Amino acid sequence: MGVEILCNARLATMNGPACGLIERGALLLEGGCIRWAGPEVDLPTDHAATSRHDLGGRLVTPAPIDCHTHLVHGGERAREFELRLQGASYEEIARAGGGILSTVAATRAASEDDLVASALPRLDALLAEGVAVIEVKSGYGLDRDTELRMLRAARRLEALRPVRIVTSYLGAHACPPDTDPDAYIDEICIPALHAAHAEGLVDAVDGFCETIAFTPAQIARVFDAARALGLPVKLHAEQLSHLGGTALAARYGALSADHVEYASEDDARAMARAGTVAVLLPGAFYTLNEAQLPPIAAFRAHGVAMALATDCNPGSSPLTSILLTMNMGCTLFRLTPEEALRGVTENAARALGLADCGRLAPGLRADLAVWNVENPAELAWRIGFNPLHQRWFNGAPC
Ligand code: DI6
Ligand code: FE
Repeated sequence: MGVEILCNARLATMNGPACGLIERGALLLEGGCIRWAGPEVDLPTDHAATSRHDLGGRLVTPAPIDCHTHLVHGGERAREFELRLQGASYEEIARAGGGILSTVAATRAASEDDLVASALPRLDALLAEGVAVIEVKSGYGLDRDTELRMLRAARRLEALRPVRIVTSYLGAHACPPDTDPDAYIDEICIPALHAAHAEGLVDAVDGFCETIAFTPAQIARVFDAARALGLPVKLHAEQLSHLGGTALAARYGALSADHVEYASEDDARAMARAGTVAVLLPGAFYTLNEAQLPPIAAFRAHGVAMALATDCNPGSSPLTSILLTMNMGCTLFRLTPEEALRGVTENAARALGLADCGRLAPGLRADLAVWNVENPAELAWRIGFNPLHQRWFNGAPC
């Protein structure tokens, strides 16, 4: 892999306001990294370029990052979709043993090969929109063997496609039926975390703090175990009610608090102090027909970084389009198109604790998306249209 020059491009570098846009820009890539990015007239000449690519004035952005998915899972939940259309609530279905637990049954019955095979089409849909990094959670096993099988399947995806997979252990996603939640946390969830970590399967630890899942005190025990293992944490928090999950996440210096529709201004202050990213999941808000909007004004006022992600899962967000997620972030949550693009690039990288991607800057990975558009706002504007011209992963077109 030699030196690649990309020229005659509009660069949305994400460095600074207005997408850090450089009108007639150029990039110099070497060894899978960005060596230089800036106005084409300033392109350094001290290199032996092996190939030069004229991009015809197209827009180049950092490759999108999907920082919150449940991509690996068994089965489907179309029947639940019908029930919700007939008026059943997400909580009612969950309390009746459906919801997450119905996907748990299907996932426990699936082999590792089954889990990989069923995740690949969803992965390919994201790659088709230029995505370079995908976070994949466990959480549909709720037993040691299945949680580890899910994480092994997630890791295998990286060997099958040009993509980076970041894993999150989500053993605290729901409590198995007929099981005491405290006993589940102490006797199954935390021991399985230790086993998964020992096998190198865990990059971060997540949980679901909600009336239909776990209390802040139960999540705190999982976070203490994560901290003892030196693992960062993140949390599904304030999705359906205000339980104190966001404040707990901030107290633990979490990478992110996710959903956060019911987060308060005090929660936003605490997140800002902790540097915790708000991961907004408009696909779940849309699918569950929610009404409570996340406190976007408070996040802006207190400087809380906002990311956007698909939350791809068979129940609350069967969504595999990062572009539609951007459109929903604007249309449903009133984000600006610039905030939406930053939400799937720079801030999504922050939500995963990644410092080597999410912007076009020297030293960062050369994971790029070249689009058949001129303006960044076009990426969030269209619905159901993919303007990707070319995907660059690790410094090579693919
Ligand atoms: N919140 C969600 O919306 C998903 N998980 C979570 O904690 C739902 C997952 C599912 O319904 O299968
Ligand atoms: Fe989720």
